[in-house]
Amino acid sequence: MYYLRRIKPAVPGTSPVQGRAHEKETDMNVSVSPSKALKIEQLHPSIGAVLGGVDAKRPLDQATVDFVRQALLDYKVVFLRGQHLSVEQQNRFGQYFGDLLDHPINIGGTYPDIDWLEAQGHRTRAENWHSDLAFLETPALGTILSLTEQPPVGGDTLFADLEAAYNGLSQPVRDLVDGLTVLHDAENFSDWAWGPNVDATRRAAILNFSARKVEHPLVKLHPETGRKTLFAARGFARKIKGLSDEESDGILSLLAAHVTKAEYVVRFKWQPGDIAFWDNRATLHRLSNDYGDAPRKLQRILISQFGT
Ligand SMILES: O=C(O)CCC(=O)C(=O)O
Ligand SMILES: [Fe+2]
Repeated sequence: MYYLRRIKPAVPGTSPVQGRAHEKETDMNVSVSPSKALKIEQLHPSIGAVLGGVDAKRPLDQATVDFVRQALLDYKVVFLRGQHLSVEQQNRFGQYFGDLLDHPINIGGTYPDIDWLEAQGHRTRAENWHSDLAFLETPALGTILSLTEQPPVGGDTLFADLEAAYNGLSQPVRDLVDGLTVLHDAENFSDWAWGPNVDATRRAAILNFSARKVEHPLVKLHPETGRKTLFAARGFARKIKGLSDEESDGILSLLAAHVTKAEYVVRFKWQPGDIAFWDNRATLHRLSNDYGDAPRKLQRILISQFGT
């Protein structure tokens, strides 16, 4: 299908890493790789870490790719400070971790999703908790975002840990949600279909993805870690299959509030040139829409699932 156009990896297939590529140190939550160059600074006990010693502007060796890949599995979202990546450098960095995936609604736009993100305007900033492309059968494995222009203050991005959220449920609620299936769609984009600069092809894509329902288990097994995640991605989740509207709304609201409790959330304050790389299978994210009319520009790529 058109939206699965892929760009061939520049680097022959990297595979999921077995075991940890770094050794933990006990002091100050800082880990140092065997080479003493690669570092991990945790921002939260279970989600979010700043990686040091990775220069994403340059080609990476396998040990560095393995290190980033393992850190992504361990911390679910990783940040690299001060990278200032060009579009080409960001694409090359992304291709170490999988094929690049076009945004299905950004057809006809430039690549990566610069136009799309700028075009969102004020009404449709990504301020609802979501997992990217959850309205597809096979959503994006990961997203790599650079902030190329920052507001003077505000515009943080928040990430929620879906594994910790599942583990934090009481047993009776786990028993309830374990077998449920959720229908997802892209209705959130539908207002945008009628905005300026949306041609007929893009409008048709938006309306198509808004209308079709895609099923995901509410409790998903992470395909690489095998751990359970509470995939309560309210942004695209429309209804729990087989429940009444009232039951579905009540349960989805309860879970949405649970998943985004402060205990499961890390808040990232951007600095110039930073990049964030997150695992959409283990996290939700949202923008803090608090910067008014100040400029904020993003450069983003999406990474597809292995083997799809
Ligand atoms: O604007 C942000 O910080 C988040 C944007 C977003 O949701 C995304 O890039 O997928
Ligand atoms: Fe997003």
